[in-house]
Order: sequence, then structure tokens, then C-alpha cells
Amino acid sequence: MATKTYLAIDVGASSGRVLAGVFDGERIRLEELHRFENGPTHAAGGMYWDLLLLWKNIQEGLKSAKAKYGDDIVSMGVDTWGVDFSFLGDDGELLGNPRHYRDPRNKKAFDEALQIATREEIFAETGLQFLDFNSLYQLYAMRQADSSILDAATDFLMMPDIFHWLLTGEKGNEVTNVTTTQLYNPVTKGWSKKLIDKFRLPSVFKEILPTGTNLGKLRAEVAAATGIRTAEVILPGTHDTASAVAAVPAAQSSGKTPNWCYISSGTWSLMGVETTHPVINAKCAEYNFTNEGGVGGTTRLLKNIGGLWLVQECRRIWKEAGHEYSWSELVRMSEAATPLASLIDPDHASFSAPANMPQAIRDFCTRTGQTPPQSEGEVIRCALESLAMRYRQVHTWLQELTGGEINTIHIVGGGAQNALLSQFAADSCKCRVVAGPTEATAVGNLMTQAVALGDVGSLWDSREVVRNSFSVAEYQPRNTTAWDEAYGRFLNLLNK
Ligand code: ADP
Ligand code: LRH
Repeated sequence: MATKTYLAIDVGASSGRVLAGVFDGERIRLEELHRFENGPTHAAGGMYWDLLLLWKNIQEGLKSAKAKYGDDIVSMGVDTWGVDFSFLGDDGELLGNPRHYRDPRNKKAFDEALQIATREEIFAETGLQFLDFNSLYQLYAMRQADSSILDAATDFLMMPDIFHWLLTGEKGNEVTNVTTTQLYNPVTKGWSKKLIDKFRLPSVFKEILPTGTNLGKLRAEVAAATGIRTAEVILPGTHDTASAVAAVPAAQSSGKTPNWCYISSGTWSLMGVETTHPVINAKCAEYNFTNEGGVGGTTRLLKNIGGLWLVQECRRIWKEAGHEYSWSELVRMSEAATPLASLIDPDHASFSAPANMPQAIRDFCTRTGQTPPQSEGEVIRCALESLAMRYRQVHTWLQELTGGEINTIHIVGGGAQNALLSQFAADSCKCRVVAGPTEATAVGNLMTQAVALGDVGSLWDSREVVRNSFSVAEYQPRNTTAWDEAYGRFLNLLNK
């Protein structure tokens, strides 16, 4: 086929980028056109995303794309992190900046919401893990605060829906991201009327749009501003994790149960398996696993793990103190630190949004009777080894939930560049680790556009293209005895 150029607009919690994917029918080549930082903005006691700055950067990326690829651009689509949202009023006005999911208002709303409906009831209805920032609890926080925004709202739009609306004027809620709200019933495949009524939420939820929906062309003013007039806007898996998992370079398992799992490694480590159906049972509820909607009608049975947020926040604090380290410098420094000295629970509430992450890590160690890490390298080593310990626990649970052996872990996303963490994952889980591609989210986004346009047959054909296009790094387990001993210590630290 003649080459085709698709654009992925991939906005992560720590950075966003606009990438071109040039596809020749067998391989896809990536070109990064624009990259920009992202993160929380604190204002008047709340934590927000700077929506308009993100939008400005997206348009910058589109202008660069036009300059480079002109009318070869056939389509584009946006993915972002899950759960966050804003609204339009009935005059089409955007009603405020979306709150950041780490906003402090969620904890209270979460506790109060569980007085309205039990965990069992909510899990049976949605199959979703309990995270205090799920859209349900954010919306309930607004309801409890008599939010004027909620009163005026007519259209609920999640982050990627907002960008698709800004691009095209079309309003809808793409399905993969809807599945992160905890207001979606994966069995009926619709909004949970039961929970919407129970939590007294307004009728603002839009039509649920399938992945691959073609929204048409850019609004006239966006076309004029960017110069892109002919490209279609096509919904990828707009939840970044859905797109990332779509680009895992795995071959279809031949057995009844999956023999590989994935870790989508960025701000979060999202670790799980792909299944054909939601798995909603008592064990999943007990281990707090989630069933999120994937590309091609798949389900992601996974667990959120604290992830490289720990490292990002340490880096931010040290930068504020005048020491700016690159990611690879931090990895090198931690390599030199003593192995398996002190450990933390990466999912402890104290790491969710601390003012000072290195101090929070040291405090956890002191509180649990361990020697706190001192140097930067020691702090990062503690964070990385603790993540790998959690990977081991989740790997064990995944095998229990699926009833089969999982012998390969695919690590995709920015964190796949951290060779030390990949080796730790192999050592800790006693598994082969395959790391890459780094830009899996953008690749999944691009390949889903290709499938929607009929340029590729299916999700599994896309994965073959990914295997043909990107090299990966492999890690084998070594030194597992030391990890076995330390795992006992790790388990003793949980719930402390
Ligand atoms: P998100 O989509 O959540 O913003 P990314 O997938 O972009 O996250 O991954 C960002 C993370 O990748 C960073 O926090 C950092 O820990 C890791 N990373 C990026 N580049 C490197 C590198 N060169 N070496 C090691 N780790 C890296
Ligand atoms: C990862 C992610 C994850 C959600 C979190 C809010 O970027 O989308 O899947 O749980 O952000």
C-alpha cells in the first residue's frame, strides 16, 4: 500500500506528545513532532490540569505535523489518562478546568460514598477497582459540595472527549475511558443508571462511542489555525492504558489462559492480563483488581501500582533544591546503592500526593523500623525495588485469578527505558521480561486508527505490525534467592 500518516496525540500525566506514525502496510515508523510537560497546577486549595495549555501544545504539534507531512496526514486521535473530566453548559461553554485526580477532596467523598452504596454493590455493578479518585467519587464530591458547575452542566466530557470536542465540535464519551469512571456496567455495556440515581448525579452522560468512531474533520477554526483540512478525527482507545496494551508486542496465547501479562509503566504501573470478558468475582474484589475496557472489545483485568510517580516526585523535589538529575542519572545513582536494604509499600496512601516524596519514603521506613535511605541513589533504589516487589505480588495474584502460568511480562511505556527496573522485575517475579516499545500508548493509538480505516485487519494484526516495527530488550531472572528473602520483609510491611 502507499504509505499513510496518522497522528497520535498522547497526553500522559507527566508529559504529552504529538507523534506521526508513517505506515507502509507492514511497519510503522514514529516521528515525534512536539513534546510538552504536564502535571498538576495548585489553585485555591484545589489541584487542576491546565487544560488550555495542553490544548495550545496540541495545536503546536498539529502545526508541526502539517509542516512536515502536509496532506499525507489521513487521521488523528487523542488519548489521555483516565477518570478526569469537565462539563459543557447548555450554551456550549466549557465549565471550568478539570480537577487533577490527586485532588485532596476525593478522600472524604470516597468514604461518604461507601455509606450510600456498599463496596459489594458497586463492584458487582461495575467490576472496577476502588480508587478514591474514580470519576464516581469526584462527581460525588461535587454533589456533596453543591457544586454550581454540576448544577449548570449539560454534557459530561472526559479529558480526551474534551480534546475531541475542541478538535471537531462533536460531543460523546469514548468507551474505554468511560470504563474508568466506575459508573459503567461492563455486562450491559452502558452507563449504570443504578449508581447514577443512587448518587443523585445529573443527566449529563453522553452517548458511549465505540473505539474507532470517525468524528469527521477538524472545526473550521482549528483547520485554519493548523492548516490541516483533510484529515479525519478517529477515536483511538482514548484511555491511555487501553492504547498502551493494544501495542504490547505479544503473540496470541495458544492456551486457555494468558501466558503473558503487561505492565504499562509510566506515572503508574498498570499490571494485568487481557481477557475476553470481565472477571467479576469475590477474589477480584478481595485483591481490588479492575476490569477496564480495552481496544477490540477486550477487557483489562489489572491493578494500579504506585509506579514511577515515586521517582518523578523525588526528581521534582531535588530539582527544586537545585539538583536536576536526568532519568538515566537517577537510575545510575541507584545502581550504586546497596541492594534490598529498605522497602516501602508503593501503594501506601502517604505516597499519593505528599509535599516531599523523598521525606515520605524515609518516614515510611522509619515508621516500619527500617533504616531510612539517605542518598538520592538509595531513595530511588528503595522505590524501584519496592515496585518490583509489588509486581511479584500482583503477578502471583494474576496467576491465581487466571488459573494459569504467566511466564512473560511485557513492560511498555516510558518506564521500559529503565533497565534496572526491568531487571528487578525479572528477578523479583522470576519471569522473562520483554521491555518496549517505549511509546506504546502512541503506537496503540495510531494502530487503532489504522484498523478503523481498514488499513490493518484487527488488534492481533496490529500487534504483528508492532513486533515488525520496534526492537525490544529482554531480561532473564538472576539472583532470585536474595529477592525471595526480601519478599517476606516486603509482605510484612503492607497495611502498616
Ligand atoms: P506518563 O504517560 O504517565 O506521563 P510515560 O510513559 O511518559 O508516563 O513515562 C514517563 C516515565 O518514564 C518517567 O517518569 C521516567 O521514570 C521514565 N523514563 C523516561 N525516560 C527514561 C530514561 N531515559 N531512563 C529511565 N527512565 C525513563
Ligand atoms: C494511567 C492512567 C491509569 C488510571 C490513571 C488515572 O495514565 O490512565 O490507567 O488509573 O491514569
